[in-house]
Amino acid sequence: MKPVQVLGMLVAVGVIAAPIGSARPAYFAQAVTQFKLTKDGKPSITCQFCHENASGGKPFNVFGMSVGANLFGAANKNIAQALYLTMKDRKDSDGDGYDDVLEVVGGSRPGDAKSIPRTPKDTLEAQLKILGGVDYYKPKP
Ligand SMILES: [Ca+2]
Repeated sequence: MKPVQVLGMLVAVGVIAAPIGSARPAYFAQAVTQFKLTKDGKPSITCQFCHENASGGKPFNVFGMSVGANLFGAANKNIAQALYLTMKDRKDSDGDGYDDVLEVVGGSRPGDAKSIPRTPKDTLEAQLKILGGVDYYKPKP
């Protein structure tokens, strides 16, 4: 097989496979990196950070819907910016008493009302302030 044919095959496979399998892992990786959600070098979250099911897919949880609204709303189509805007909104997506950004700081799930930070809210606010506020999660250019 000539190199041109191999390249053509790779492009064809990529075009077909991209909508099925690569977008979601990319969004997951972006959330892990941008929100610094790692422990011992591995992601400390699962797909349930934004989805109802551990395997991802639909339905999204309430936080995932907040991110989606920022991702597909207005002129913004960038996952990094959508994640940041969701933090900046200072919304409590799951209604558990902690803003989404405080849940990120506290290591709980912002889309699951049964998951709340173990750290008191005042302490999380102080930690966020030390980090530089919500802009700590602003995408790097
Ligand atoms: Ca929560």
